[in-house]
Amino acid sequence: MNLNTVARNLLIATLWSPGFVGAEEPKPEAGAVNHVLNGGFEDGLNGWEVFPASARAASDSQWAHGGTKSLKLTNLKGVSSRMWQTIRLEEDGPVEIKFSCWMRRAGTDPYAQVGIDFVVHAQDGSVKAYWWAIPGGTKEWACNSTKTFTVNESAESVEVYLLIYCADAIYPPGKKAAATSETAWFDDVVVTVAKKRAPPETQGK
Ligand SMILES: [Ca+2]
Repeated sequence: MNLNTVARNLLIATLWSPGFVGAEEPKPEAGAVNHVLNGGFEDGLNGWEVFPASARAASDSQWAHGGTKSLKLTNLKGVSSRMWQTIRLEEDGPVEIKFSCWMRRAGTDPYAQVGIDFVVHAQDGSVKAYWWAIPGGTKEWACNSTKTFTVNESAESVEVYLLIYCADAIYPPGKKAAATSETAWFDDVVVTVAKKRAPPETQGK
């Protein structure tokens, strides 16, 4: 994902004001398989990649939303950092892809973004992206409830990015990417895929 993608997604995020405080925890549907490998970080950082090398990613036992561990991500001052995972999908479309995750953050920079980016690549080459970020100083776990994408073509893959984003572009005039580091925790990242149900047949007149 390049910075233009991030900037576009941040614009989407700006337009969408999540009412995440007190949001209900999404209930997994019966039989739904979570396609995220180690989405609960109970197996350390297995399945996830980190960029850049200056980012500090660690399995954290102090804070966990589910189980006993989470991912703790800390960036170098003013340097955007991310963990990500690419999920290959084999389900023929149309499908409904549902996402949810939990995040918390600590830090002093009100402009740096901590969030999660879900990017769906469909077989026809189209791309759908969904970005959700939590405000600075969010100390409690917050969830975006569940976001659903409908993909009419076969969905090829889903990329999941867990991000601390602090490029100069998101700072007001006169302010630079922070002189401080942000720390964020991620847990219970879930991606499920289901066949889209056909609409009920119209009753005869
Ligand atoms: Ca966990």
